[in-house]
Amino acid sequence: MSLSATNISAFRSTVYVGLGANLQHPVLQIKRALQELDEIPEAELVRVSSFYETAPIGILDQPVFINAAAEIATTLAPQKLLEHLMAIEAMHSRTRLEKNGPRTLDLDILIFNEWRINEPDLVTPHPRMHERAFVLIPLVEIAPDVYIPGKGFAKEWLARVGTSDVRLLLE
Ligand code: PH2
Ligand code: MG
Ligand code: MG
Repeated sequence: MSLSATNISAFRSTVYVGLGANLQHPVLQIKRALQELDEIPEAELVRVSSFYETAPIGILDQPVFINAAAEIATTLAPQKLLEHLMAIEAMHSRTRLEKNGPRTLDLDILIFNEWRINEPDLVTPHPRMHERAFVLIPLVEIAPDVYIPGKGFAKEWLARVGTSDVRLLLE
């Protein structure tokens, strides 16, 4: 039997993305970002979590955040997806003034397949995700059995971290 091009499908990756915003109508920033994620050629939005209002971590003296998580299916390589995410952040007038400081939009690749990527501009799984309720709660909502490569099941980490600073946003 010969291989024909139609039998070869591009490898489809499962990616979890964390979304966060705490400036300039954060809910709208995140809604628009979700549409823009879906519009990336070669990427498809598979699942989206509820929105959560979360107390800021890192720098405490800043507005509350809205956080959410999304599952994306994509044939893009990690660096290419990252370029798209950074372009979307830039469209939301994202500036990088201060680490952990306020932002109109933050898009983080949390998990890229079961891969452990260690590059200067991209580390997956996201190094702090397993200790952050604002990441784990939306993630476990859409992917209850997801495994954080090298760390363990997200739901087991969630059971260990405090969840009191995360509130489901009812619209
Ligand atoms: N993002 C940070 C720093 N602190 N706190 C909350 N609640 N939500 C975030 O998304 C967040 C944060 C840096 O990316
Ligand atoms: Mg972040
Ligand atoms: Mg980021």
